[in-house]
Amino acid sequence: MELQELIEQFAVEGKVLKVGEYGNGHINRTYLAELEENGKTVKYIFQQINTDIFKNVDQLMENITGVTTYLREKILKRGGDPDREALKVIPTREGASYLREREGCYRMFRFITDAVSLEAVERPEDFYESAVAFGNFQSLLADYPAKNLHETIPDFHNTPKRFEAFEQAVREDICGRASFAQPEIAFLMERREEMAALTGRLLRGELPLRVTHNDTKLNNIMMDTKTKKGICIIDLDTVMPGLSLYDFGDAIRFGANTAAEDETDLTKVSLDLGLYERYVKGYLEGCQGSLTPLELSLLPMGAKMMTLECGMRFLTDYLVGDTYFRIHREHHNLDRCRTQLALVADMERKWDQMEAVIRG
Ligand code: ADP
Ligand code: GN1
Ligand code: MG
Repeated sequence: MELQELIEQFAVEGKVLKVGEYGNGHINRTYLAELEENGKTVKYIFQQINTDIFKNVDQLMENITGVTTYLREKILKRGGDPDREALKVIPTREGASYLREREGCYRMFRFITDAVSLEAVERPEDFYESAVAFGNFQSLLADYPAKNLHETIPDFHNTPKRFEAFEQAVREDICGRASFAQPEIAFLMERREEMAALTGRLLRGELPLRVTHNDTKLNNIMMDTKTKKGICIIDLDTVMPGLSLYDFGDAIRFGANTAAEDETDLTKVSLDLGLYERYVKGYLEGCQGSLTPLELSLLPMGAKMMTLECGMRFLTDYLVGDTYFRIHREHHNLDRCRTQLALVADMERKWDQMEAVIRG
């Protein structure tokens, strides 16, 4: 079925004017759809859900409708504008939250207008504002009934499990690529003992399980073009019970790196301590004092673990033949892995300074 026909299955009025691929997500296939409604052009985000990754789309969409409905009510109560500050799922004409066709599963969201998602920090203030917004998102969901959430990707940030999958990929080496990644494999093996730094503490009951976003990349937040504030958190596929350290850490991994996630010139990769400090400040503000002393002291470890884990996931995907993350060139996942590991190495060099920022 043509994209236009698929879009017409949703509860929208008007004629489809234009549809084109959109954004830089690694997982779903995202399109911007422009429709003519009552003489006006109205935009929507139309997505093909990655069903290789999200096996149970009913559960995935139940999470998203549950969380967005809850957020809308909370935003309304505090005098905000739910249409701009929360994602809105557009149902199908039959009233379902997504469309299942032979070719795949599709969903539609209202487009957040007058806002941008950034691929890199342009002004340090933007990074601070994104931290306030992600912290705030966590605060808004603090009382969300976690039992209503399905685990859309089991063991998503279970770093020791990710390590097992990585070891298996090295052992099997089905694409014959391990020889291209010997230094990276060794780097990860040397850190084997550290892989349980967060999950071990969770298992021992030392860290609280919260409702977290789990994918806090800078391009998963819409920044208001006028006020420059983080207006709406998007990409809610992985909202699940998790650790605050996952959300803090993944944001640092992506946003406080002086280079792009797939930079091939590793001399450009480093942790920007100034940006890290601003993110800490914004995140603590957004979390409104809810973090425990142990969570606070582990923020640097959150940043390191999420970077290490992501590097390991990119490498695992490279070894098994690029089946998970969308790639745009040969060895793309190996390049992404190298950037992450270079960033981990820089964090290790700057460890005392990272901890000093937290002590204030
Ligand atoms: P993926 O899971 O593949 O990362 P996302 O849901 O993050 O997909 O969408 C990819 C990109 O599309 C985002 O980074 C953002 O630029 C844009 N986008 C997604 N949803 C919206 C929305 N409701 N309004 C405006 N832009 C959006
Ligand atoms: C993916 O969906 P996207 O592009 O925002 C991935 C994250 C990784 C990230 C690395 C569901 O995020 O876990 O950290 O790529 N999302 C999923 O860029 O696996
Ligand atoms: Mg995304």
